[in-house]
Amino acid sequence: MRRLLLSDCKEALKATSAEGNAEMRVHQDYPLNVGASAHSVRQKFITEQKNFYIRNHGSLPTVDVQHYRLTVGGLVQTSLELTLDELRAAFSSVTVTATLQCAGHRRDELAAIRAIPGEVIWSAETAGTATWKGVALRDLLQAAGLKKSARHVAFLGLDEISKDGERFGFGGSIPVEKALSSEVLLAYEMNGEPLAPAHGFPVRVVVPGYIGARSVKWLANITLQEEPSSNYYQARAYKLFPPHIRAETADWQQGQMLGPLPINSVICSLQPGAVCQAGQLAIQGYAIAGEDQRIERVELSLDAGASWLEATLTEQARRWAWSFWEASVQVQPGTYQLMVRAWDTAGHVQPENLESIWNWKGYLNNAWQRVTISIE
Ligand SMILES: Nc1nc2c(c(=O)[nH]1)N[C@H]1C(S)=C(S)[C@@H](COP(=O)(O)O)O[C@H]1N2
Ligand SMILES: [Mo]
Repeated sequence: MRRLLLSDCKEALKATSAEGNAEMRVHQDYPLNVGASAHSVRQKFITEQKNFYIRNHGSLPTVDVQHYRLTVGGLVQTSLELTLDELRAAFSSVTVTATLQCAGHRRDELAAIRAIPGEVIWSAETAGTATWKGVALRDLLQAAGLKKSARHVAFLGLDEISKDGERFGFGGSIPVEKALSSEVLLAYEMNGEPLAPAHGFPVRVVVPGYIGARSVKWLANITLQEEPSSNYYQARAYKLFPPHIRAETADWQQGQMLGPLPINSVICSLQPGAVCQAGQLAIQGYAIAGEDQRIERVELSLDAGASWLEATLTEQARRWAWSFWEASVQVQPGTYQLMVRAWDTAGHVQPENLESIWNWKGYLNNAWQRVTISIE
Protein backbone atom coordinates (compact mmCIF):
# COMPACT_ATOMS: atom_id res chain seq x y z
CA MET A 1 0.00 0.00 0.00
CA ARG A 2 1.33 3.41 -0.94
CA ARG A 3 1.32 6.05 1.72
CA LEU A 4 2.91 9.40 2.15
CA LEU A 5 4.45 10.03 5.53
CA LEU A 6 4.29 13.66 6.46
CA SER A 7 7.01 14.25 8.96
CA ASP A 8 7.47 17.92 8.21
CA CYS A 9 5.26 19.81 10.62
CA LYS A 10 4.18 22.50 8.18
CA GLU A 11 3.12 19.91 5.65
CA ALA A 12 1.32 18.00 8.38
CA LEU A 13 -0.60 21.05 9.52
CA LYS A 14 -1.66 21.74 5.95
CA ALA A 15 -3.10 18.25 5.81
CA THR A 16 -5.31 18.97 8.79
CA SER A 17 -8.55 20.81 8.72
CA ALA A 18 -7.25 22.96 11.55
CA GLU A 19 -4.86 25.01 9.45
CA GLY A 20 -5.80 28.65 9.67
CA ASN A 21 -7.79 28.25 12.88
CA ALA A 22 -6.16 30.74 15.21
CA GLU A 23 -7.81 29.15 18.24
CA MET A 24 -5.81 25.97 17.81
CA ARG A 25 -2.75 25.63 20.03
CA VAL A 26 0.07 23.46 18.72
CA HIS A 27 1.45 21.45 21.65
CA GLN A 28 3.83 19.51 19.44
CA ASP A 29 4.75 19.63 15.75
CA TYR A 30 5.81 16.02 15.53
CA PRO A 31 3.88 14.02 16.34
CA LEU A 32 1.25 16.62 15.61
CA ASN A 33 -0.76 17.44 18.73
CA VAL A 34 -3.14 20.37 18.52
CA GLY A 35 -6.12 21.57 20.52
CA ALA A 36 -8.39 24.57 20.83
CA SER A 37 -9.26 25.93 24.30
CA ALA A 38 -12.09 24.40 26.35
CA HIS A 39 -13.83 27.75 25.86
CA SER A 40 -13.60 27.39 22.12
CA VAL A 41 -14.85 23.78 22.00
CA ARG A 42 -17.86 24.76 24.15
CA GLN A 43 -19.12 27.20 21.47
CA LYS A 44 -21.06 24.57 19.53
CA PHE A 45 -22.61 21.28 20.59
CA ILE A 46 -21.21 19.63 17.46
CA THR A 47 -17.50 20.39 17.20
CA GLU A 48 -16.42 21.42 13.72
CA GLN A 49 -13.49 19.47 12.31
CA LYS A 50 -11.35 22.60 12.30
CA ASN A 51 -11.96 23.02 16.04
CA PHE A 52 -11.56 19.34 16.93
CA TYR A 53 -8.40 18.40 18.83
CA ILE A 54 -5.81 16.32 16.99
CA ARG A 55 -3.93 13.69 18.96
CA ASN A 56 -1.23 11.76 17.12
CA HIS A 57 1.53 9.44 18.32
CA GLY A 58 3.47 9.21 15.06
CA SER A 59 3.26 10.20 11.43
CA LEU A 60 0.18 11.64 9.81
CA PRO A 61 -0.38 9.35 6.82
CA THR A 62 -2.04 10.65 3.69
CA VAL A 63 -3.78 7.59 2.39
CA ASP A 64 -4.39 7.06 -1.32
CA VAL A 65 -7.95 5.73 -1.53
CA GLN A 66 -7.15 3.78 -4.72
CA HIS A 67 -4.80 1.60 -2.76
CA TYR A 68 -6.72 1.51 0.51
CA ARG A 69 -7.75 -1.95 1.78
CA LEU A 70 -9.34 -2.84 5.10
CA THR A 71 -8.75 -6.39 6.29
CA VAL A 72 -10.59 -8.46 8.90
CA GLY A 73 -8.76 -11.58 10.07
CA GLY A 74 -7.67 -13.69 13.01
CA LEU A 75 -10.34 -15.77 14.77
CA VAL A 76 -12.99 -15.42 12.05
CA GLN A 77 -14.74 -17.92 9.78
CA THR A 78 -13.96 -15.88 6.64
CA SER A 79 -11.25 -13.26 6.29
CA LEU A 80 -12.33 -10.07 4.52
CA GLU A 81 -10.48 -7.53 2.42
CA LEU A 82 -12.43 -4.47 1.33
CA THR A 83 -11.84 -1.28 -0.60
CA LEU A 84 -13.50 1.88 0.69
CA ASP A 85 -16.21 1.59 -2.00
CA GLU A 86 -16.84 -2.05 -1.11
CA LEU A 87 -17.14 -1.18 2.57
CA ARG A 88 -19.67 1.55 1.79
CA ALA A 89 -21.65 -0.62 -0.63
CA ALA A 90 -21.73 -3.86 1.35
CA PHE A 91 -22.97 -2.47 4.67
CA SER A 92 -25.72 0.00 5.47
CA SER A 93 -24.60 3.32 6.87
CA VAL A 94 -25.13 4.23 10.52
CA THR A 95 -24.89 7.63 12.20
CA VAL A 96 -23.94 8.22 15.83
CA THR A 97 -23.38 11.55 17.59
CA ALA A 98 -20.61 10.78 20.03
CA THR A 99 -18.03 12.59 22.10
CA LEU A 100 -14.40 11.61 21.76
CA GLN A 101 -12.23 12.32 24.77
CA CYS A 102 -8.54 11.65 25.22
CA ALA A 103 -7.35 9.77 28.31
CA GLY A 104 -4.90 12.68 28.81
CA HIS A 105 -7.72 15.25 29.09
CA ARG A 106 -7.09 17.67 32.02
CA ARG A 107 -3.57 16.33 32.50
CA ASP A 108 -2.43 19.91 33.23
CA GLU A 109 -4.16 19.84 36.61
CA LEU A 110 -2.46 16.56 37.58
CA ALA A 111 0.90 17.87 36.37
CA ALA A 112 0.45 20.95 38.54
CA ILE A 113 0.61 18.86 41.72
CA ARG A 114 3.44 16.55 40.55
CA ALA A 115 5.36 16.64 37.26
CA ILE A 116 4.37 14.29 34.44
CA PRO A 117 7.39 14.25 32.13
CA GLY A 118 7.21 13.02 28.55
CA GLU A 119 3.47 13.49 28.05
CA VAL A 120 1.50 16.19 26.24
CA ILE A 121 0.14 18.51 28.92
CA TRP A 122 -3.43 18.86 27.69
CA SER A 123 -6.08 20.95 29.38
CA ALA A 124 -9.81 20.29 28.90
CA GLU A 125 -9.47 20.89 25.16
CA THR A 126 -9.15 17.19 24.26
CA ALA A 127 -12.84 16.50 23.97
CA GLY A 128 -15.10 17.06 21.01
CA THR A 129 -18.43 15.83 19.72
CA ALA A 130 -19.11 14.86 16.14
CA THR A 131 -21.83 13.18 14.15
CA TRP A 132 -19.99 10.18 12.81
CA LYS A 133 -21.24 8.25 9.81
CA GLY A 134 -19.94 4.88 8.78
CA VAL A 135 -20.73 1.22 9.12
CA ALA A 136 -21.43 -0.62 12.35
CA LEU A 137 -18.40 -2.70 13.32
CA ARG A 138 -20.76 -5.49 14.33
CA ASP A 139 -22.12 -5.78 10.78
CA LEU A 140 -18.59 -6.38 9.53
CA LEU A 141 -17.87 -8.85 12.31
CA GLN A 142 -21.08 -10.72 11.56
CA ALA A 143 -20.12 -10.91 7.88
CA ALA A 144 -16.76 -12.40 8.82
CA GLY A 145 -18.27 -14.71 11.44
CA LEU A 146 -16.54 -14.90 14.82
CA LYS A 147 -14.96 -18.06 16.11
CA LYS A 148 -15.98 -18.95 19.68
CA SER A 149 -12.53 -18.24 21.06
CA ALA A 150 -12.54 -14.60 19.81
CA ARG A 151 -12.55 -12.35 22.91
CA HIS A 152 -10.94 -9.11 21.71
CA VAL A 153 -11.08 -7.02 18.54
CA ALA A 154 -7.70 -5.45 17.74
CA PHE A 155 -7.27 -2.47 15.42
CA LEU A 156 -4.13 -1.30 13.62
CA GLY A 157 -3.59 2.07 11.94
CA LEU A 158 -1.48 3.06 8.93
CA ASP A 159 0.60 5.62 10.79
CA GLU A 160 4.21 4.97 11.69
CA ILE A 161 5.66 5.29 15.16
CA SER A 162 9.36 4.85 15.97
CA LYS A 163 10.03 3.62 19.48
CA ASP A 164 12.88 1.64 21.03
CA GLY A 165 14.39 0.95 17.61
CA GLU A 166 11.15 -0.41 16.19
CA ARG A 167 8.65 0.98 13.72
CA PHE A 168 5.00 0.11 14.05
CA GLY A 169 1.49 1.45 13.57
CA PHE A 170 -0.73 2.70 16.38
CA GLY A 171 -3.03 -0.03 17.67
CA GLY A 172 -5.38 -1.05 20.43
CA SER A 173 -8.29 -3.33 21.14
CA ILE A 174 -11.72 -3.53 22.68
CA PRO A 175 -13.55 -6.52 24.13
CA VAL A 176 -15.82 -8.42 21.72
CA GLU A 177 -18.93 -7.46 23.75
CA LYS A 178 -18.24 -3.76 23.18
CA ALA A 179 -17.35 -4.35 19.53
CA LEU A 180 -20.75 -5.97 18.98
CA SER A 181 -22.63 -2.96 20.42
CA SER A 182 -24.46 -0.91 17.83
CA GLU A 183 -22.69 2.38 18.68
CA VAL A 184 -19.21 1.24 17.63
CA LEU A 185 -18.53 2.48 14.10
CA LEU A 186 -15.99 2.35 11.35
CA ALA A 187 -16.51 5.98 10.40
CA TYR A 188 -15.79 7.57 7.03
CA GLU A 189 -17.61 10.85 7.64
CA MET A 190 -17.46 13.44 10.38
CA ASN A 191 -20.26 16.04 10.51
CA GLY A 192 -21.32 15.31 6.95
CA GLU A 193 -17.83 15.72 5.49
CA PRO A 194 -15.23 13.08 4.66
CA LEU A 195 -12.80 12.64 7.55
CA ALA A 196 -9.90 15.09 7.36
CA PRO A 197 -6.49 13.39 7.04
CA ALA A 198 -5.70 14.32 10.66
CA HIS A 199 -8.85 12.64 11.92
CA GLY A 200 -8.19 9.35 10.19
CA PHE A 201 -9.12 9.52 6.50
CA PRO A 202 -10.37 7.33 4.92
CA VAL A 203 -11.70 5.19 7.81
CA ARG A 204 -11.36 5.33 11.57
CA VAL A 205 -12.84 3.43 14.47
CA VAL A 206 -15.19 5.35 16.78
CA VAL A 207 -15.72 3.68 20.16
CA PRO A 208 -18.21 5.89 22.02
CA GLY A 209 -17.76 5.87 25.79
CA TYR A 210 -14.16 4.64 25.62
CA ILE A 211 -10.92 6.61 25.84
CA GLY A 212 -10.04 8.23 22.50
CA ALA A 213 -7.03 5.93 22.05
CA ARG A 214 -9.29 3.01 21.15
CA SER A 215 -10.77 4.97 18.23
CA VAL A 216 -7.93 4.03 15.89
CA LYS A 217 -7.44 6.35 12.91
CA TRP A 218 -6.33 5.36 9.37
CA LEU A 219 -7.65 1.89 10.13
CA ALA A 220 -5.98 -0.88 8.11
CA ASN A 221 -6.50 -4.16 9.97
CA ILE A 222 -9.04 -5.66 12.32
CA THR A 223 -7.92 -8.85 14.06
CA LEU A 224 -10.05 -11.10 16.24
CA GLN A 225 -8.00 -12.67 19.01
CA GLU A 226 -8.12 -14.30 22.42
CA GLU A 227 -6.04 -11.63 24.17
CA PRO A 228 -6.06 -7.82 24.06
CA SER A 229 -3.81 -6.19 21.46
CA SER A 230 -0.08 -6.53 22.15
CA ASN A 231 0.49 -3.11 20.55
CA TYR A 232 2.51 -0.72 22.72
CA TYR A 233 -0.55 1.53 23.15
CA GLN A 234 -2.62 -1.27 24.63
CA ALA A 235 -0.04 -3.42 26.40
CA ARG A 236 2.09 -0.58 27.85
CA ALA A 237 0.73 2.92 27.42
CA TYR A 238 -2.85 3.77 28.40
CA LYS A 239 -2.65 1.76 31.60
CA LEU A 240 -3.68 3.16 34.94
CA PHE A 241 -1.37 2.82 37.94
CA PRO A 242 -1.99 3.81 41.58
CA PRO A 243 -0.71 7.21 42.78
CA HIS A 244 2.38 5.83 44.56
CA ILE A 245 3.81 4.19 41.42
CA ARG A 246 6.44 6.21 39.51
CA ALA A 247 7.93 5.74 36.04
CA GLU A 248 11.00 4.09 37.59
CA THR A 249 8.98 1.63 39.69
CA ALA A 250 6.22 0.79 37.20
CA ASP A 251 5.91 -2.87 36.24
CA TRP A 252 4.32 -2.76 32.78
CA GLN A 253 2.64 -6.11 33.33
CA GLN A 254 0.64 -4.47 36.08
CA GLY A 255 -1.65 -1.53 35.65
CA GLN A 256 -5.19 -1.51 34.42
CA MET A 257 -5.78 -1.32 30.66
CA LEU A 258 -8.00 1.68 30.09
CA GLY A 259 -11.32 1.33 28.32
CA PRO A 260 -14.55 3.03 29.46
CA LEU A 261 -14.35 6.72 30.38
CA PRO A 262 -15.40 7.90 33.83
CA ILE A 263 -17.84 10.76 34.43
CA ASN A 264 -16.35 14.23 34.08
CA SER A 265 -17.34 17.90 34.09
CA VAL A 266 -15.53 21.05 33.12
CA ILE A 267 -15.90 24.83 33.43
CA CYS A 268 -15.25 26.30 29.98
CA SER A 269 -16.13 29.98 30.13
CA LEU A 270 -13.60 30.99 32.80
CA GLN A 271 -9.86 30.39 32.90
CA PRO A 272 -8.03 30.23 36.25
CA GLY A 273 -7.09 33.78 37.23
CA ALA A 274 -9.90 35.36 35.20
CA VAL A 275 -10.99 38.80 36.37
CA CYS A 276 -14.69 39.60 35.95
CA GLN A 277 -17.08 42.42 36.79
CA ALA A 278 -19.36 42.32 39.84
CA GLY A 279 -23.01 41.59 39.09
CA GLN A 280 -24.56 38.74 37.15
CA LEU A 281 -21.99 36.20 35.97
CA ALA A 282 -22.82 33.52 33.39
CA ILE A 283 -20.79 30.34 33.71
CA GLN A 284 -20.76 27.58 31.10
CA GLY A 285 -19.24 24.18 30.67
CA TYR A 286 -19.74 20.63 29.55
CA ALA A 287 -20.12 17.29 31.29
CA ILE A 288 -19.45 13.78 29.98
CA ALA A 289 -21.24 10.80 31.53
CA GLY A 290 -19.61 7.47 32.34
CA GLU A 291 -19.47 4.98 29.47
CA ASP A 292 -23.09 4.42 28.45
CA GLN A 293 -24.92 6.77 30.81
CA ARG A 294 -26.46 10.22 30.54
CA ILE A 295 -25.70 13.26 32.66
CA GLU A 296 -28.26 13.60 35.45
CA ARG A 297 -27.12 16.69 37.33
CA VAL A 298 -24.31 19.22 37.37
CA GLU A 299 -23.53 21.26 40.47
CA LEU A 300 -21.44 24.37 40.87
CA SER A 301 -19.89 25.83 43.99
CA LEU A 302 -18.63 29.40 44.35
CA ASP A 303 -17.26 28.99 47.85
CA ALA A 304 -14.81 26.07 47.55
CA GLY A 305 -17.50 23.48 48.23
CA ALA A 306 -19.27 25.00 51.25
CA SER A 307 -22.48 25.28 49.22
CA TRP A 308 -23.61 24.06 45.79
CA LEU A 309 -26.16 25.19 43.24
CA GLU A 310 -27.62 23.14 40.44
CA ALA A 311 -26.63 24.16 36.92
CA THR A 312 -29.09 24.04 34.01
CA LEU A 313 -28.52 21.39 31.36
CA THR A 314 -29.07 23.28 28.12
CA GLU A 315 -28.69 20.42 25.67
CA GLN A 316 -30.84 17.41 26.22
CA ALA A 317 -28.60 14.72 27.60
CA ARG A 318 -28.17 11.91 25.09
CA ARG A 319 -26.19 8.78 25.37
CA TRP A 320 -22.62 8.93 23.92
CA ALA A 321 -22.57 12.73 23.67
CA TRP A 322 -21.55 15.34 26.20
CA SER A 323 -24.05 17.63 27.92
CA PHE A 324 -23.75 21.39 28.00
CA TRP A 325 -24.55 23.17 31.25
CA GLU A 326 -24.80 26.79 32.35
CA ALA A 327 -25.50 28.79 35.48
CA SER A 328 -26.01 32.45 36.20
CA VAL A 329 -24.89 33.75 39.58
CA GLN A 330 -24.74 37.06 41.40
CA VAL A 331 -21.16 37.95 42.43
CA GLN A 332 -19.66 40.69 44.61
CA PRO A 333 -16.03 41.83 44.48
CA GLY A 334 -13.65 39.26 45.94
CA THR A 335 -11.90 35.97 45.15
CA TYR A 336 -13.93 32.90 44.35
CA GLN A 337 -12.94 29.28 44.06
CA LEU A 338 -15.39 27.77 41.59
CA MET A 339 -15.87 24.03 41.59
CA VAL A 340 -17.94 21.80 39.35
CA ARG A 341 -19.09 18.20 39.78
CA ALA A 342 -21.59 15.96 38.00
CA TRP A 343 -23.77 12.89 38.48
CA ASP A 344 -24.81 10.47 35.78
CA THR A 345 -27.82 8.20 35.44
CA ALA A 346 -25.97 5.29 37.06
CA GLY A 347 -25.24 7.47 40.11
CA HIS A 348 -21.54 7.78 39.25
CA VAL A 349 -19.85 10.77 40.87
CA GLN A 350 -16.47 12.39 40.42
CA PRO A 351 -13.66 12.05 42.96
CA GLU A 352 -13.14 15.17 45.04
CA ASN A 353 -9.36 15.43 44.89
CA LEU A 354 -6.58 15.18 42.36
CA GLU A 355 -4.25 13.52 44.88
CA SER A 356 -6.28 10.33 45.11
CA ILE A 357 -6.26 9.78 41.34
CA TRP A 358 -2.83 11.15 40.37
CA ASN A 359 -0.95 8.63 38.22
CA TRP A 360 2.45 8.94 36.60
CA LYS A 361 1.09 8.93 33.03
CA GLY A 362 -1.58 11.49 33.87
CA TYR A 363 -4.64 9.60 32.65
CA LEU A 364 -8.34 9.99 33.39
CA ASN A 365 -8.40 13.10 35.52
CA ASN A 366 -12.03 13.47 36.53
CA ALA A 367 -11.62 15.15 39.92
CA TRP A 368 -13.93 18.06 40.77
CA GLN A 369 -12.57 20.90 38.68
CA ARG A 370 -11.47 24.01 40.55
CA VAL A 371 -11.06 27.43 38.95
CA THR A 372 -10.10 30.47 41.03
CA ILE A 373 -11.28 33.83 39.70
CA SER A 374 -11.51 37.38 41.01
CA ILE A 375 -14.39 39.79 40.82
CA GLU A 376 -13.74 43.54 40.72
N1 LIG B 1 -3.73 5.48 14.14
C1 LIG B 1 -3.88 6.26 15.22
N2 LIG B 1 -5.08 6.35 15.80
C2 LIG B 1 -5.26 7.12 16.88
C3 LIG B 1 -4.18 7.84 17.47
C4 LIG B 1 -2.92 7.74 16.83
O1 LIG B 1 -1.93 8.35 17.25
N3 LIG B 1 -2.80 6.95 15.71
N4 LIG B 1 -4.41 8.59 18.60
C5 LIG B 1 -5.53 8.16 19.44
C6 LIG B 1 -5.84 9.04 20.53
S1 LIG B 1 -4.85 8.93 21.90
C7 LIG B 1 -6.95 9.85 20.53
S2 LIG B 1 -7.38 10.73 21.89
C8 LIG B 1 -7.80 9.96 19.32
C9 LIG B 1 -7.85 11.40 18.86
O2 LIG B 1 -8.60 11.54 17.69
P1 LIG B 1 -8.56 12.91 16.90
O3 LIG B 1 -7.12 13.23 16.60
O4 LIG B 1 -9.39 12.71 15.69
O5 LIG B 1 -9.16 13.94 17.82
O6 LIG B 1 -7.32 9.18 18.24
C10 LIG B 1 -6.79 7.94 18.60
N5 LIG B 1 -6.50 7.19 17.42
MO1 LIG C 1 -5.80 10.13 23.59
